[in-house]
Amino acid sequence: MNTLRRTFVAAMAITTLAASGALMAQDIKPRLIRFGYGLNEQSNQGRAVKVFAEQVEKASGGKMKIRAIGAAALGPDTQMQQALIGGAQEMMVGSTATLVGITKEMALWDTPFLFNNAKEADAVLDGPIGSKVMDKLQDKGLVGLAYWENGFRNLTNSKRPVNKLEDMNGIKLRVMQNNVYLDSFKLLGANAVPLPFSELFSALETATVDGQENPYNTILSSKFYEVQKYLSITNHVYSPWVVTVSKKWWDGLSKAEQKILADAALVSRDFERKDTREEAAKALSDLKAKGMQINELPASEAARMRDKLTHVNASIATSVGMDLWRDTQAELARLRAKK
Ligand code: KDG
Repeated sequence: MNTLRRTFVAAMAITTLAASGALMAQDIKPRLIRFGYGLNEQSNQGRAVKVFAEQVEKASGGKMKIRAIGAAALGPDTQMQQALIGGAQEMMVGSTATLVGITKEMALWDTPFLFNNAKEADAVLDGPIGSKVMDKLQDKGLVGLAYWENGFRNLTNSKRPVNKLEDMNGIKLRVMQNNVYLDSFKLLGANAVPLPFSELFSALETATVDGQENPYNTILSSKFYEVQKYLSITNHVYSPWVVTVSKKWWDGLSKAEQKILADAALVSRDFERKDTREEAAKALSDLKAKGMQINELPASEAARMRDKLTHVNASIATSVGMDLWRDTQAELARLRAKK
């Protein structure tokens, strides 16, 4: 073989090797997925995102990597939701309550005292009604993968224990940016102040607001006990989180990649609910040990609160649609008849 031909063959071999090397390098370069959330890394929300990330990395053989970004570093829920819709961020987990401005049916989960316990919540959220509401997100550029548990919400404040409805009068109470929460706490006599979660601790610390309402887990993980003296147990609403994906980005994934994310969302959902409930079970004693003064609303006052708050139900039913409202009530009646 003459020199020219030998050189050509050698050059082709080097090019092929380089290309395959680049191909391999390209092959193993993981798909990076930004997953934003609002609580801190040590919270129940942060622990579940970590489990989700481990699941995705394991199932994809390292080809998909989750970059978990907590403490609202990518902005509050509403900002992350817009980033997902625009395709500037791939994933997030946040409150269904902050999604109502995008998908009105999410207001169903704001209904005070909708669920009596976590068992009912799991059955409805993971059943056909939960799917129907979650599927509505797709019209708005989001894909919902799973509901996680934020939990039953309770009142804290720095002024006084809430032993009766009248004790709410005049309390400047931070609420989520959501009309049902705003209307509900105005009905109860509080001065409701909507704020993003990311601003809540400093608002409490500077007494911009006197109180807030969140599940025990969040009161603990966000250290609200440092700036709130009183915890009054009301369990006035069960609050879900929802894991969402940018539909723009989701539609560009292979079916196999979509399945990896969907499966990981369900595995981490089961972990999150168990972890959250275990933490909540011992949270009251933890919060007491941190110095909080804890009281439970007497049954008669809880009944008065429930009567007052059901005044928002009619507006929720109108907003989410009577069919969905009626189906939900029927499903709950069926579940309660079953036990
Ligand atoms: O980003 C934080 C939210 O996901 C969630 O915690 C909302 O419960 C919430 C609140 O009070 O803002």
